[in-house]
Amino acid sequence: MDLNLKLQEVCRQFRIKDEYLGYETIQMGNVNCTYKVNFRLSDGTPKSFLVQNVNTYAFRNPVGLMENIDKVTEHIRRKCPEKLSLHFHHTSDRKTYVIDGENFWRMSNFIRSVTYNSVKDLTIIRNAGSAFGEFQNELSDFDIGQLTETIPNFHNTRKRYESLEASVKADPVGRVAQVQEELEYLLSVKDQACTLTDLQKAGQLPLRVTHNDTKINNVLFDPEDGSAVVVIDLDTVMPGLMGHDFGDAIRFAANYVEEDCPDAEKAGVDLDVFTAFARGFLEKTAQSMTDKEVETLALSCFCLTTELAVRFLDDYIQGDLYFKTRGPEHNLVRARCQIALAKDMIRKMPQMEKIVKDSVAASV
Ligand code: GN1
Ligand code: MG
Repeated sequence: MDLNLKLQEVCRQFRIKDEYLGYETIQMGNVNCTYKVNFRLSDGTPKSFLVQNVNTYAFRNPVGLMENIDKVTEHIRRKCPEKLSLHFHHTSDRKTYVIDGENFWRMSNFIRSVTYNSVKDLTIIRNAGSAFGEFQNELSDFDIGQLTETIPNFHNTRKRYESLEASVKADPVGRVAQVQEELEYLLSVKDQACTLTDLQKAGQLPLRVTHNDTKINNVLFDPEDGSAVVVIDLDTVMPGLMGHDFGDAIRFAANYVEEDCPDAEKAGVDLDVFTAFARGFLEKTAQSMTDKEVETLALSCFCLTTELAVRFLDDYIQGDLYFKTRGPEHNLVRARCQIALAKDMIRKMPQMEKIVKDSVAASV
């Protein structure tokens, strides 16, 4: 079915009766498909909504996922009523989704804003850090037991390695011979990469409600003054570790290049960006952090970067089943870029640790 017709039908089910003008594809996210859908109200003013087709290969329980989002956004709205937030629309039978065959659709308000895939403006970076820090604070009194694990073992690095090793054995599309160098590196750092997972299992790091996908493009900024407006993409809000949110954010924002840069040798940690993000994040969270969390925060960046390299390489070996790809080697390019970044993080670990310590000292 033509996408224009499909989107009109989905919006009608969400009780939008205005004049349909068309849609724009939003080129963001490696898992779901996102569209800005434009309408004209009866008084002539334009109005847009955000419509998403949720990837049910990645999210096996999308109804549980929407329940998580409902609970979390309601909690934040109650705590901070003045804050702008995402509202999901309901169908006439009070559901926040429309299912048609394999497709799972949802619709929310469209917030006029800017997002960044790569930005070196240190004020913007610091604002992003404090937005993610504040997000954790807003949910610090949320009952973890109410959340469904939308992707079980999402940041369980040991399980990610197990999956990679099983794929290597099966070699379903004959790509393993080509990735020996990458595999060798990833296997050589396995224990260090699994530090967070092992400490979590040993009960040495506290479980919190975390975002788990803290790419800087999941923060919407005010186009006029650069302030952070709202944190979006709540699909993976689940019990997790402080280091998951900090580490993943640094992996994305502090890299000199984008996460899928084909010139992997250009990847590395920009310590100015690292400092700005750490300052913003820690000014919100340092008060409530344990010593072990502080001690492992810099290392968490390496853990999260390596974990994603493992996931990209695994998906490449499996024949690109999970991540959306542009081109046959996109996942391999991504994995190589993450490996190069992880190597640079090891080189800069002493500096990163010192910056974390200084930022904590400045915040408490
Ligand atoms: C996916 O789709 P997006 O961009 O929000 C992935 C993250 C990865 C990221 C890498 C549910 O996020 O874990 O870090 O790609 N999300 C899921 O770009 O797997
Ligand atoms: Mg996401």
